[in-house]
Amino acid sequence: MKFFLINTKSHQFGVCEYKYAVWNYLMKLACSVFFILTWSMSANAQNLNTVNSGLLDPGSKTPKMIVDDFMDKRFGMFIHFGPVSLRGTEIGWSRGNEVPTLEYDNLYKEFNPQLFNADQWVKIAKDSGMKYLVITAKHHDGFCLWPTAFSDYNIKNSPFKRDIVEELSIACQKQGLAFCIYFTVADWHDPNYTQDQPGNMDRFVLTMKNELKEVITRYKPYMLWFDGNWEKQWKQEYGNELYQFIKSLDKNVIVNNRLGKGEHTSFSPESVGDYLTPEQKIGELNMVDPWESCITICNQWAWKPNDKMKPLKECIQTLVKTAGGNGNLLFNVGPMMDGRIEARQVERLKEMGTWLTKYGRTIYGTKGGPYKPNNTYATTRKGNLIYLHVFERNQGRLILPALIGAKIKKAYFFDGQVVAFVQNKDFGVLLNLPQVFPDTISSVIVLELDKNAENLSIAND
Ligand code: JFZ
Repeated sequence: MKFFLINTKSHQFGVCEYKYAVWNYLMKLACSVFFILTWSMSANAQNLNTVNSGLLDPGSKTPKMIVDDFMDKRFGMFIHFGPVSLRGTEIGWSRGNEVPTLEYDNLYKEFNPQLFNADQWVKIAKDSGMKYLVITAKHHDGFCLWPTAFSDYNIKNSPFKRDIVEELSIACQKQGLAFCIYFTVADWHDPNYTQDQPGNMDRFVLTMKNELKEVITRYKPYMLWFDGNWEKQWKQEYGNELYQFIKSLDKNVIVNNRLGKGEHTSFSPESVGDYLTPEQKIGELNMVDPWESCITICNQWAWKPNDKMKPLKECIQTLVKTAGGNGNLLFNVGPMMDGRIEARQVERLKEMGTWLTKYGRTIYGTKGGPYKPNNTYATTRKGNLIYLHVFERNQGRLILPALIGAKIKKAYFFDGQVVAFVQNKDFGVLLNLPQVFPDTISSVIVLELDKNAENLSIAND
């Protein structure tokens, strides 16, 4: 503009006019070239899905109904499995530590879990009351339990050859469990997964996309359990890009929150995904954000000989406290190198299933609260009922904070035995407990209210 004014002033100079025309022409040309370049670059970016900046499209969020359905399930099986079971050390983490890298990376050549039976694993999960199953299709060691076309480091090249992911997806479908896939973004085997060579991470992300496309289209997972997002290599934009990519393949697939750079236990602007993932601890009561605690039945994620197993009481109380905080429990087993889950673990899971056959309606499809779980009790609620799980008898009386805006009409044990109580809106609720509890693990007292319990606000303690 400035240039134009200068030139109109000096129009008596023919040379200037000529210069102006040339300049104007060049500017227009430059603008067109710039326009064509940016247009083709952005079109290219959309096609290849290689660039993504800015905020996520809110329309790509998993529908609330689907996440609610997931949260109603309350209890799932996590399975950490791979060639590392031949050593009994931790999956991924023992590579280059207890097991030298070269040795670890060659274990797959002996990986032959002949007694692996997908129907049996799924039946074990089902009999224990679990409603979904998550398999480590790819852990940090990079080994793929399905025959991917995008890495040779996969089950097809082991003596076992069979597609473990496919067999499990079919077995889950047959037996009515939701089939889910664990997929880490931290692949310590792939040479492209590095910070040293600029540009390699782009190739790594492309491999991930190709692999994810395979597993999503072939095995139709209900949920994707990402992991490894804390590593420096992993950038926020990769998480955003992959989320959009996944949603373009299946808009309904549930995604945990380990794909963006956000924290595992709270949502932040960086978070990508549908729910929080506290690990090896029970999440805090949260009536707003969906969450799932992943906790091991023993200590190690992958199988370890003679690993210390949790007593039944701890297993059940962990599930009850999780449901009481409005979360899901993803309970982990690590099958042995022959493909079987240890008999003592199967037994423990079956005991949980037996307990759930009786008390399932206090867990599945309930909401946590209205009290925060503690070491003495945890509560869940459905309709007009509060299920009060009591873990300890203490002095034979239990004092609860007053319910806000509701009254208890009746209190009785799960089997019907009446529980005497008094309530006062200032002092709360006092329940008289019998000498002997009906259940040594968790005695459920049903509190029948004068109104729906599900919308009550959290009572302070
Ligand atoms: C991760 C995995 O590394 C682990 O092997 C398992 O699969 C679990 C479910 O998820 O656990 C973590 C997460 C973060 C760290 C370590 C282990 N960390 O930040 O050091």
